[in-house]
Amino acid sequence: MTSQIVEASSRHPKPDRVFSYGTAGFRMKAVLLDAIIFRVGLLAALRSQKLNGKTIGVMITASHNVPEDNGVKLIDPMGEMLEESWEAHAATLANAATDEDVLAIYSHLIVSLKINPSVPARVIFARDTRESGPALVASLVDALTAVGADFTDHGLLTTPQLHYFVRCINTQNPPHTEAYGVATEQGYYEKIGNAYKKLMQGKPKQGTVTVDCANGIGAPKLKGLADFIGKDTLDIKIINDSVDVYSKLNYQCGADFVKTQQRLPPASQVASLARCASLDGDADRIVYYFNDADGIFHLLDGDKIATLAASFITDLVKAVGLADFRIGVIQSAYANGSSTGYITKTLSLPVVCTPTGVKHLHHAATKFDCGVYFEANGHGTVLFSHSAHQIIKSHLPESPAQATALENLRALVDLINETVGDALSDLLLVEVILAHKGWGPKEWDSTYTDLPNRLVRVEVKDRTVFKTTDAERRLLEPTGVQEKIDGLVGKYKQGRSFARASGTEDAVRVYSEAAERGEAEELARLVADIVA
Ligand code: NG1
Ligand code: ZN
Repeated sequence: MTSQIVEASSRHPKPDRVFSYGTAGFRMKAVLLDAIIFRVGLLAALRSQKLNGKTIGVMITASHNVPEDNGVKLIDPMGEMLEESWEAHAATLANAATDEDVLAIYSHLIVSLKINPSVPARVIFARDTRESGPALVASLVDALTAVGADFTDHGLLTTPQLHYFVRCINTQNPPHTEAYGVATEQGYYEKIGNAYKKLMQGKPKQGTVTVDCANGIGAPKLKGLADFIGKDTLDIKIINDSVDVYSKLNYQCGADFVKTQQRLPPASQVASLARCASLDGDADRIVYYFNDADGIFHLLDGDKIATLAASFITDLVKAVGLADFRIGVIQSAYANGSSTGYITKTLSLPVVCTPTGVKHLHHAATKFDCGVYFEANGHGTVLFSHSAHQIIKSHLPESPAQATALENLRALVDLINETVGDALSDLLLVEVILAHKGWGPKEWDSTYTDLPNRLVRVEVKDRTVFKTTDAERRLLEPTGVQEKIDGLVGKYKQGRSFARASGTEDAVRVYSEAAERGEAEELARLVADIVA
């Protein structure tokens, strides 16, 4: 096998660059990715062998990035992101200078990680709709073949669908008593779609929701889900579904466009107060929005989705009669201060702030019976702990009202993709909650008013000198910078601002908020001047 690895590796020459496995895996111009994908294939097989033949997922996508980019991420057995300590192994392998070095590092990992090479490796993979996808899949297959791994190509899937597949496969056998679901697209549509239908029983139709699919993989998959559910319970209009025109992916559309531009995607023609949503290129993010009667745009971002979900689950758990059930909301520093105030003061729920990146939020969410986590940009989900699952499954209701609430809570657990933020599942979650509350987007939006805020990207010489603490809300280094920021922030009513190095781009991001729009913008500008 060793000569096969060297030989196969030689077909995938590495560009003269240094690569790192960041919060989004490896992501860059697709033309640079061939060797990386090959090496990720080797690592996926090792990861599976290390975990005694559990199935590992490999997703080829660059999410909301431009069409010329692509990327790759590994998925661990329960559908979660790759364990952090293995990110370094991914980087070491990706940066090996020669084909012989690739083999040497691969062999060294077997020894240092105490991997039994005779364990069969199992890997499944999928890709988004990018033009570069098929060639990158071929590189991955080359690696998996060279090491004799057992693999399945699932073709085109959304990122969360592949996470779901991985978890389904790995929970099919003991010690698991029940599989997470059936590891097919149909199985995914049935699990989520049936839960949605159950929750919508007896609820009036809410009017059309217009969903912008960013001209990406979300379009055909949302159609599949909507067809399964049927028009009686889901009134949906899909726009930006041109997956065959590669250049249209994420162009003038998608969750990132709407969030950063604060306006409708140009292709969207909707009446005032109509519900709209946008997915990103691999359908793991979603934001809602609407134009009011005066034509003013209102964004219902990840914070608004988290607060909506947390309030609904709190009421449902009470209606079921579950005592001592701990619900918490997890946010990053980018969450709007008003949302944090609303959760703690109005919903009376605890809030935990973690560093940016869903893996941090996800981890913190596991500490609650029910942890609701969303990044402001719309990436998030809801987690139920193992014991919460058991309680919800075995609880005996004491009244017809409790019985109905319990059925709804059980359906809600099925509706949610707990492995990772899933735009399709989150879309239906929001639709269900709005139907239960009898709310349109305006009523939802009026729960609290976002503080005016500004996010700016600052080019710096070396972003690695920016070291943070307190969930990235304060700078430890360069020395003296935080004191200057503090001095400024104190001058603004409800002022808050922080600076941190981006994990995905070569820049520092400055966020600010304040009571007035002009003040938030001024504060961002002044803090940007300090770090520049
Ligand atoms: P960085 O580039 O580290 O700020 C961005 C997003 C994160 C997360 C990651 C992964 C903002 C401010 N940052 O991280 O929330 O989604 O990308 O894609 O939106
Ligand atoms: Zn994405």
